[in-house]
Amino acid sequence: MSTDTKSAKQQELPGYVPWPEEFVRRYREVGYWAGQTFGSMLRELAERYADRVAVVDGERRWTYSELDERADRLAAGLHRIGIRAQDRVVLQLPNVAEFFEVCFALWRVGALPVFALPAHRSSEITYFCSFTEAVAYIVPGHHAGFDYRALGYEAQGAAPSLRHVLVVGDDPGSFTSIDDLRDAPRPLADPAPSDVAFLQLSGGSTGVPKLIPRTHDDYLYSVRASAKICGLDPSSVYLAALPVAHNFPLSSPGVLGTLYAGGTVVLAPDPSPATALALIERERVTITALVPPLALLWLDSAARLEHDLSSLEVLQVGGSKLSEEVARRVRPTLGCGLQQVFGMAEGLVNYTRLHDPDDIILATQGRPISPDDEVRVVDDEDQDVPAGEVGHLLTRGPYTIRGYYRAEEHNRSAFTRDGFYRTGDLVRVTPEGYLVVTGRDKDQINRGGEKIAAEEIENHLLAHPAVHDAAVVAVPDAYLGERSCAVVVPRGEAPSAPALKKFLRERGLAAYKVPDLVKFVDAFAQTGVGKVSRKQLRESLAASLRP
Ligand code: OOB
Repeated sequence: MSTDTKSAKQQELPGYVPWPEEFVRRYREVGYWAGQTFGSMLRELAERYADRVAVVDGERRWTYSELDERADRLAAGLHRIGIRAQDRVVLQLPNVAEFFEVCFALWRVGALPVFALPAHRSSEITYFCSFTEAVAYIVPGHHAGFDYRALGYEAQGAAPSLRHVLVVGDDPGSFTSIDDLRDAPRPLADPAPSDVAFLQLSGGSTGVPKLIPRTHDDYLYSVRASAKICGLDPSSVYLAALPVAHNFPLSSPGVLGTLYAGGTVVLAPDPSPATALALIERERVTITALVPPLALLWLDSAARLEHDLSSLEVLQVGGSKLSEEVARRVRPTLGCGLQQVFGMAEGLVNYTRLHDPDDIILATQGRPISPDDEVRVVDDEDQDVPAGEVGHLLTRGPYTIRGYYRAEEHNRSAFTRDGFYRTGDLVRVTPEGYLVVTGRDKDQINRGGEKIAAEEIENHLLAHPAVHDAAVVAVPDAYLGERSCAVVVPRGEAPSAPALKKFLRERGLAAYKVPDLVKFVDAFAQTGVGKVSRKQLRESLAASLRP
């Protein structure tokens, strides 16, 4: 048929840290790593579930066969314009059907999507494009009142590697529409299952966001196992209310788990109760996933909106800590079960199981997916704490990365020498083996599930001429759990808080990262002798801001 070879030789991506050989052997032997790629998975699904509906987006309904064919055609077009195996492609799409067409097309080519979120702006996007040396950037034309093509121009200016800006939708401006890339299918060499399939974003705690390389083998294991734990089958209907590029709605079990099970993915354009509850009724949705603030909003609106939610079996909540008080309201108000999900894009995902007793479901964040997920709870010296006590969570396993992408130095502190990932979470383990998240020791603000790295925002603040020093800390918030507060030592006359926020927005920072509060102080308190670490500073400032 074509000149392309069908070889699936593993390709070593520079900057990727593989699992040691003995772990690779074990994960394969036990069958966690099943030797499948996303491209071949979709092919099998299309054979098995041909005419069943895979994706619903508004009035559009794509069957498994149609999705498979679209992926083939677009893969051919992407190949025609020179996109090849291992190329990085920054993907910033909202919840639209084309998200799947593009992902599977890239996977068929062997290219790596870099999963940006719709909320990201030029600061994040130009960094992703230049750091990954992306060859293409894929955007919606307009979405939610924002023109993403403007970001396309900025990305082109910042990243010399970028050869294409591709637009989903009928208004590409001077860029290429993906409508013009749907060629006749051509055979392409499938990547090796052990190859990196994509890069996810870390919530981060450092100056620049870290990128997470996930392989077909490891991610598909987490997808398959998650689908099983959550009881998905061809009758399942999953509502994607959260942005699908995030690890939780993508794979826990999310949209990929639903497709793997032969179910139907329903895409919500936004997660508001008005939109989402109407879709639950219309499409007879059986399972969906939310962050705690949205769960609270749905609970408060459900009675008033009077939708028929009788199809809904499970509401998953994760991304930040769900209070027991809110957890208790789920079944009486929505008439469905609750599943707590404590996961991370780096790997480890914990679920309460569907038939667990109430006290476990209401008060724990679940237990790991895999019997081979190794969990350690340690003190500051990396020594195991006594059973049941709080400590730092370390983890290693068949779908937890061994290193961030191209981050050799950071990896030395983010992982132990024997390969455990330092999650930055403080947890205790119950006698039944369930994790309870009690806090965090990383310099991050968890704003209702959206993660903000303190240092990243501080660096932006320090770029303002009237800012002498700055620290960004979390303050408690009844609705979001936490909000961000910038504590600023001005140089000369202090700028106004609105002016400082405007400055950050103009630097192209995603809106959720702009501090909710700004406080000015004369100086940061210096305790003890010598230099105060930023970590201590953040801790003492956060403590002083607590009510
Ligand atoms: C999910 O992934 P990320 O990468 O955005 O954030 C991971 C961090 C965790 O380390 C933890 O600090 C926090 O988010 N977190 C939770 C939590 N779920 C996540 N903290 C308390 N309770 C929970 N239930 O957020 C993510 C990825 C996959 C599935 C679910 C969530």
